[in-house]
Amino acid sequence: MVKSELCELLGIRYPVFQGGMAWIADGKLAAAVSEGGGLGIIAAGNAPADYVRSQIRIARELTDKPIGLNIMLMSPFADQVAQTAVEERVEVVTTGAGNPSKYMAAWREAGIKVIPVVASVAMAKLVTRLGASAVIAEGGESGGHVGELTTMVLVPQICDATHLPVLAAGGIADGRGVVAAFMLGACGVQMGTRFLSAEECTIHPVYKEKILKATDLCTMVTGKRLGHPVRSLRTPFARNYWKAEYGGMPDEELEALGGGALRLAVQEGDEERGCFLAGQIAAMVKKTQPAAEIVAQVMAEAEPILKGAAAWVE
Ligand code: TUI
Repeated sequence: MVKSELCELLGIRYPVFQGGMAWIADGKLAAAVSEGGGLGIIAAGNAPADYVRSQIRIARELTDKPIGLNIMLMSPFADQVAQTAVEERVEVVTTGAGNPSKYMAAWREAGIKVIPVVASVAMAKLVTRLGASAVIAEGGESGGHVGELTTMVLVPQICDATHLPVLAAGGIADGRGVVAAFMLGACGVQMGTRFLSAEECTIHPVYKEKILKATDLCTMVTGKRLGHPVRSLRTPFARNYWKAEYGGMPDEELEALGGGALRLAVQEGDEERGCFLAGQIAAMVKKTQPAAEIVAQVMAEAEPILKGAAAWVE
């Protein structure tokens, strides 16, 4: 079985996190991943603290294994959700889309392991100084809010910049991706898009179908002009947004065009107005299966590849 220091650190069987996907990663999905031996992560997204609390409690009903909470730092409710993490005593907090500095002391005092998503060396160094337990180096192959660098170049640079355990994210969907991440210096992975096809993932059937039918070139990045680049499926909505973005639509109108688009994709499956976030490995997601099976399968695939790596050396 493939293990790493992350397993002991967090009390999990496999060094695999399920990404905290806004509107998608709820208590049910997170519990299924944690039951399967990975770390399931509930996404707070832009939701209020009460919703987040209820999802944590749903997960606690379904599993006694550790669970994580992802806090999207651009959320208007980030302060309250940060407090909810403390009150509900989640084992792990991951953060995204910003700088988590102002919350880190409070989380650490509560005994929570803080594992920020970082997209740059500077942020990795900062959170290392502030007492993070590990970092997730997320490359721009990922779905949703993306940084500048790819996983291939980000992961080794983050590994050189911190003594903390590093998880790789962005562009990983199977055992080959896990092994590649380990070769770059990571000791764990986070996957998001691969879990969109999980049986316990409650996204609209249209969303699931789009992922299962995706091809290699089917994602694109929009939102750069407003400073929030987001990777999603190349749908009529994404193309129209891109045209408006580069066609000179004023900022406020562009913001309004994107407002509510994640919800419309996840809950309504609205192909014209919804924004279907997905990473570049969408085409590698081929079937619906239980979340626990995804975790076990990916790690089982990794094992023979890791064992076989010695064959490259004479
Ligand atoms: O956060 C994500 N992915 C997301 S968040 C999201 S919700 C959203 N909705 C609309 C617009 C924007 C977001 C959907 N997907 N991934 C983690 C991640 N964090 N990727 C990149 C970063 C990041 C970026 C900047 C982390 C730190 C950072 O620091 C900025 C600073 O202050 O220097």
